[in-house]
Amino acid sequence: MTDLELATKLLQGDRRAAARAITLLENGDKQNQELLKALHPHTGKAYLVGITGSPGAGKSTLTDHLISVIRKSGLKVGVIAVDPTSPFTGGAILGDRVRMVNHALDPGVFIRSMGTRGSLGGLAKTTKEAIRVLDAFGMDIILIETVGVGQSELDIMHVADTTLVVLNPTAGDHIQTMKAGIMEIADVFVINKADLPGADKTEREVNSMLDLIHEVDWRPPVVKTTSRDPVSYRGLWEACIRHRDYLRGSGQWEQKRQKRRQDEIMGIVEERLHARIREWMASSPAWSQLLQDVETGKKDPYDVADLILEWYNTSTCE
Ligand SMILES: Nc1nc2c(ncn2[C@@H]2O[C@H](COP(=O)(O)OP(=O)(O)OP(=O)(O)O)[C@@H](O)[C@H]2O)c(=O)[nH]1
Ligand SMILES: [Mg+2]
Repeated sequence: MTDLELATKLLQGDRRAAARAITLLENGDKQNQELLKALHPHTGKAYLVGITGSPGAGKSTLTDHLISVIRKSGLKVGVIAVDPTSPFTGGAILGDRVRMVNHALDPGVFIRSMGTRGSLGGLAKTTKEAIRVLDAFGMDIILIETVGVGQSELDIMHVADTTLVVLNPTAGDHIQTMKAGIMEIADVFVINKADLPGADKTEREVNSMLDLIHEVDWRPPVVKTTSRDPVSYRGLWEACIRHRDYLRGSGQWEQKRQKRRQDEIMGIVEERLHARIREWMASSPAWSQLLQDVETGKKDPYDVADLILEWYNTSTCE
């Protein structure tokens, strides 16, 4: 099947085509450009909700419950769960993980786990591509569960419309152990596992931290949830919808999409530049000479970088 045929099937609502498209993108085949090109006009409509928080905070459990809440309103939900895979074992780092299995038979739900391979610390390019696939596939809402470690957790704010930061009650210690940058990325705070001791105290602490932040166009609500009371996830979804409406009303909905389009184009440009320059390096005797010049101190890396860019300019102007 060609990429175009695959795209056509996917756009007609064929689930297997959607799954296959994501697999193809994940495997990083070069021909996928045609696929992404064909899907592009059908993207940009879905509401993207990012879910981040420390390992074991209850993100998957919460996602599972959110799916139920959203499905009650008849909307279609796509889920991308970014799975932390260890470079050493190739397997999942954590035991005791919740798999979202309750919705496997619902045709209005599409769940996909993805590795973090090739992500250079940030959110993998393939994750962003999978989001586009699900968007084109007609999912109204896309939930993205990320690993709450490293850069990917901060990256999610550029990808999602609404970012949920999932915390747990801190019975003993103080909330200030919260990682740097987390306050800034949250559009909604979730105190999950609210059945555990300390939930109210944690809620108060988050609120008093929010009091310290001045420019408050949108003050992130703090919502308590617990799997012991599935109704609690309704309040969370309502908070998401309020944030979505705020984005739309303030023009940020469109701004975010514009920023994403810009990032996407820059990403493609960088990738192509990189490939061309690497190609040149691999085949050019001049390159070996330049490297030697740096080694002997005749040139420094900055001179060489300028020369490469000069070469690039002239070679494209010919
Ligand atoms: N007491 C309590 N336990 C919960 C609640 N929600 C989830 N858990 C438990 O917390 C553990 C981790 O839940 P997950 O949903 O897998 O958490 P996660 O954040 O997706 O974990 P990773 O994806 O591995 O980072 C599981 O044993 C859940 O049963 C809750 O509301 N209360
Ligand atoms: Mg999980």
